[in-house]
Amino acid sequence: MSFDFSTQLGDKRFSNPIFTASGCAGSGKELAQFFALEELGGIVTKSIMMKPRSGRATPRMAETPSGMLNSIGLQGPGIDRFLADDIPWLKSQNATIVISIAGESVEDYGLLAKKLDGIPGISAIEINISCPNVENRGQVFSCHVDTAYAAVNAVKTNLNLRIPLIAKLSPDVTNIADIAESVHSAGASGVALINTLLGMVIDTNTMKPKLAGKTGGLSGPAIRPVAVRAIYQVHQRLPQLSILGMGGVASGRDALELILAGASGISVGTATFGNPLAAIKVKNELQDLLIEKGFASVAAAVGFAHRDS
Ligand code: RRO
Repeated sequence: MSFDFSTQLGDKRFSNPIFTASGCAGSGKELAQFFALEELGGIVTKSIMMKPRSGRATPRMAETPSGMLNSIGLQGPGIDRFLADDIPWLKSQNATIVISIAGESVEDYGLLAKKLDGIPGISAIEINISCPNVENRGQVFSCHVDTAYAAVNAVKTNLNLRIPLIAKLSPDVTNIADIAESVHSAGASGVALINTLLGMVIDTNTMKPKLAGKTGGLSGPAIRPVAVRAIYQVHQRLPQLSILGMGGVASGRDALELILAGASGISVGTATFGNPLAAIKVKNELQDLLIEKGFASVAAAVGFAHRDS
């Protein structure tokens, strides 16, 4: 039996379902020392903003049980330098490119879309509307149906490129399916589930928060059940909406769990910090596991946990 390892997000087909997770591999330059970037379904870049940004004060990372906290604060070179440097480099590597964008305002999302319009070789845009590390919690657009809609709509209406728009959502909401429905109606053909959960660690020696920014985003295996739950709920409500799943995936078995819940693609993030080859390991293990379970394709396994028989 031949096995089809390709997958689809929106109306775009990718060679396989394993992607990097935004923010965990920059634009892939460090990872390229370990494997050919074209081996992955896609490279999802660190969320890029209109202007260069130095991010939050250090320390910006803290270990937690089965995970970690980050408080990077959207450090990056800004869209103009990113387009001049990172995109040509990614193209030279034959990588499949998914650009993640983040705005400080609804207007920013529209301006970022205009910057990306007409740039060839972009396979999808991840619209990050859920960064937990912003000074103003009002800027977590994905926490409300109306602001989530407005940010995605600003991208949709300012972009002529016909590529999938994937809105990245926060699990820190009462009803994530409502938010998914809102971004879908604004023009997103996919959602990225989940961004980190807002957390905090206090050092009991200094008796002060470990992170300079006090709060940070929790990632790693500790949040995988939250990701599975969010993916399951969104797939149940909107089976036609593509899901790029992420949250503590470190093995093929972890990836399969998210696929069974309803994800068509999987991003590997925190695991990469411990093992730069984590995404390749997940890819190989997932392929073996899908074949072992008798699936003829990735699509056949997507949402399998929802089926009655
Ligand atoms: O840069 C960050 O601090 C950050 C971002 Br943009 C995000 O979306 N999620 C996260 O955990 N950290």
